[in-house]
Amino acid sequence: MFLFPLAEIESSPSTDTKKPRPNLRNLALRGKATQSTDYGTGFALNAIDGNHNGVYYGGSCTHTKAESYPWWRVDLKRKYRVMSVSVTNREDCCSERINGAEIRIGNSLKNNGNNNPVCDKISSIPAGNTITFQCEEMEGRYINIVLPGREKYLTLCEVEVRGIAAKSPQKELSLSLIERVVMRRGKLHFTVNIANLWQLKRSKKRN
Ligand SMILES: [Ca+2]
Repeated sequence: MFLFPLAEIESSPSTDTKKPRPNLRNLALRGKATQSTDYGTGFALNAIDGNHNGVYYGGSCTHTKAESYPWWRVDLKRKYRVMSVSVTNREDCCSERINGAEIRIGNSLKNNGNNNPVCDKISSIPAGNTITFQCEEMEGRYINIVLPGREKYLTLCEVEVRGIAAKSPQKELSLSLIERVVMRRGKLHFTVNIANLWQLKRSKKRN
């Protein structure tokens, strides 16, 4: 460990980047939603309109046609480490239709994103209720909800996604360089992790 005077370091002294922040905002509200098919006015964006109304004819729930493996997806437009996904089920009818749906998170659009890793499987959600599924910081830009099976309808009245922006491995490494900041004789000194410094230099050379 070496001590460097402030003038030699350009990085921010803050290294506290890994703690989940409380009251994370709902990322889905700024996303772009799509789904396998539209039934009536049950458009994909109804699940990210900020309205939890579970009555389908209230105009705030999605609805696919009856098909094999119907799916819904929200594109968060950049990569996030996803803490949780909350799903609100339909209230006025057919609440069992959601049973068995899978929540998938990842960065691939292969098979419309339905091959991405599974965060959780929905066993059931009582009519009109919202259940939150913990995703343990799974990284992804796309959140899919897919319902395995044939002749299935997928209806979602609201989907909320909470997480923090995923940083590039190089940026993570940069932020991990500075381990400690102390004030000595009126000057700030930074304790730098030399092992991470060499690792960062090597990764920059590779790029
Ligand atoms: Ca809604």
